[in-house]
Amino acid sequence: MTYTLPELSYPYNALEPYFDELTMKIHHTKHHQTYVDKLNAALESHQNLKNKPVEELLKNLNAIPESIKTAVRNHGGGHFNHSFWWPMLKKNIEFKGEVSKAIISTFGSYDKFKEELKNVALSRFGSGWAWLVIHNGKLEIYSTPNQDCPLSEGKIPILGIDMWEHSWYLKHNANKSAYVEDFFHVINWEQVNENFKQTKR
Ligand code: MN3
Repeated sequence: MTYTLPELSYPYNALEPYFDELTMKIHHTKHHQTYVDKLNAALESHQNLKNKPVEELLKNLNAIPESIKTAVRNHGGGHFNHSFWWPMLKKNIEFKGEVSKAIISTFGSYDKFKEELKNVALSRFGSGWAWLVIHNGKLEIYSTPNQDCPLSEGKIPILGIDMWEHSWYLKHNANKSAYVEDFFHVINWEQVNENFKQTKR
């Protein structure tokens, strides 16, 4: 088995004017594809590992041989994080569902949640992600460097924002804050709610 690039369920221009078509296309066909290719290359001669779902590899990085651990962490993380990210994006979806109630009860209001996620995202120095996760049964906002995945830290991602420059630089140039503002217009709350409900099963 080899890992493959998942297809998007929407066209590259579906998130305009917030996320532009060219960025989406390069992000998916070049950046995500590269993580997939490098993960496959790293696991080439590891039959026992390459049959496992990438989630399983990331949840148990300590079981990965030292020689390929960094590659699995970076490219396996890149593959999982982006596979998680694409379906989590959709325009004009209302903040609703069980997850909205849990967010309001944890953070006080949608605005406070947004402010905290935005602060954590903009405080990530260099490349990384900001996340809403379930950790010890509770919602938590935090960030990871590079392509580190919450699964490797025993946390279950519910929502994530890609803070790598490749996700925003073409459209937003140096205005990282405008990118994060635009992100809040393309959160697929239906998918986020599904992600949240999955953690309760
Ligand atoms: Mn990316």
